[in-house]
Amino acid sequence: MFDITPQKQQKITHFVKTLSKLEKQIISFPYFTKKEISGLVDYCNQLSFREAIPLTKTDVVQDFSVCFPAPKIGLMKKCINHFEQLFLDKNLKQFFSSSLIFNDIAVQKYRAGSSGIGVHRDGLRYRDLILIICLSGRSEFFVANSRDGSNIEVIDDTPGRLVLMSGPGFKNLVNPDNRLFHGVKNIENGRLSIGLRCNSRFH
Ligand SMILES: O=C(O)CCC(=O)C(=O)O
Ligand SMILES: [Fe+2]
Repeated sequence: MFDITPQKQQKITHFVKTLSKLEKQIISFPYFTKKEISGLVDYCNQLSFREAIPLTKTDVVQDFSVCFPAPKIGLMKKCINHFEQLFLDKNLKQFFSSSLIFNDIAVQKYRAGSSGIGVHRDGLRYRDLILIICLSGRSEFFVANSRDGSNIEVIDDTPGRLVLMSGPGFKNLVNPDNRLFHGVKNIENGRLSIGLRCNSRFH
């Protein structure tokens, strides 16, 4: 699982390049095997979760439990190493502010019927690329044009797909003020998701 293969390298390189040319700062594509997803679910099942603060300082509704920072052990460690290695590709260097180091790992669990997470932008400190991996459940990860949630577009993050979102430092996000508004809604039967981020304040 999470072996570095020419196929995976090609895929990552292709989709990062594609994202760099897109006006919208998000892309999603099939990536993981069923075994990788179920292995990550097993990893998540060992974690302990706490309730997220229901309303953030910026008035964002949060209805999920979270494990943060999630430990970099077992299959998660393999997964992170896999991505760090693939993003080192010499053809990708031009797109990032520096090498990607996923030092910020969050696992989020939403119960069935949860109100999800309201429209927000991820912190300025999360540079270059944010990876979203949905492991289970049916829900809608959406992007919007503004904080009031206009022009919503649902991104396909069905388990098995990888979502890449631009952060400050990535080639197509010159102005950090243009970070993407997004959220999660319509949690039909729960949602388990992993967010991998490069927190620029850690190093
Ligand atoms: O559940 C997710 O996939 C992530 C939700 C989100 O946007 C966040 O936690 O910043
Ligand atoms: Fe977010």
